Amino acid sequence: MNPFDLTDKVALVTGASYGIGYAIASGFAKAGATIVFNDINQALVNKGLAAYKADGINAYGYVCDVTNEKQVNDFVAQVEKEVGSIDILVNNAGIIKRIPMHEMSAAEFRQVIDIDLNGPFIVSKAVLPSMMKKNAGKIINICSMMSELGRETVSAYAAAKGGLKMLTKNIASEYGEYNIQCNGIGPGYIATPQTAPLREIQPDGSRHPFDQFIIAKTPAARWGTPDDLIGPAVFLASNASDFVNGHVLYVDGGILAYIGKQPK
Ligand code: NAP
Ligand code: GCO
Repeated sequence: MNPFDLTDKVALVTGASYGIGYAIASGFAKAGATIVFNDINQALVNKGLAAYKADGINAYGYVCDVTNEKQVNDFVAQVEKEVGSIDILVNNAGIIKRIPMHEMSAAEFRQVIDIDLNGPFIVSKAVLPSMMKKNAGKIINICSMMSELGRETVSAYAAAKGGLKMLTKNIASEYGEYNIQCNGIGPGYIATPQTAPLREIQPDGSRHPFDQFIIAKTPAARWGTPDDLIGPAVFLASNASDFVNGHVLYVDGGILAYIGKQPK
């Protein structure tokens, strides 16, 4: 038996029209899973459906805002009716706002917390009953370097991702007896639209200072790609990780282990 096989599993990846969610969902499909994803509007869902189709993946796409509990409950009920009960949930949907804390409004702070922390709570709560009934389930929360570290301008995001690490541990603690494993993936700095502003080429043609900083802070001396997350995600979604629970697997090229390269 291949412990990494996801055949006959239904996997929901939130916010997976592109970026990290898309890569993880595509990897799940290649491991045999049926893919369900949502995004915030129909245009994005259509974009995702076209991309999955181009990759030979017959995905199911739905419009759903993860912060809206009624939308989420209706969405999960519709998936269970049209596709099947959800075996694997990846709470991927997320945003970041890079604003100095003393300039950030409470509304901006709340919006990040709502999507990045309340969203995973709402969606996890919606899928838990069917997982409990089956006495099996996998929940994977996409955490961050900011689940462990802070930096200027990302106070709301770090608070949300730090909270998501603890929500991960609590779901693992509360539902482990139902053979439900809840773990996190903590990506390092990954080249997606979310980090594009940090990699912009400067007017003089040089690399963005933050780009240079991250290269110096990463032993692998490169940004990660969404595909770097596929193997870790398949591992945590499969029977290969049935005794792994409450763990955050950092996929960061070694950033958290490294003091950083001495400037020349
Ligand atoms: P991304 O490119 O911005 O994609 C995020 C996706 O989530 C987008 O499709 C976005 O839709 C969707 N989304 C936003 N708000 C939503 C809501 N309320 N309901 C449903 N969908 C919503 O981000 P990414 O870089 O792929 O990151 C994906 C996840 O990994 C996020 O949780 C992020 O915090 C985390 N992460 C990223 C990195 C990195 O370096 N990129 C590293 C660590 C962790 P819109 O297009 O409308 O925004
Ligand atoms: C930032 C980046 C990071 C990454 C990621 C790192 O502004 O520092 O966006 O937050 O998105 O979360 O793990």
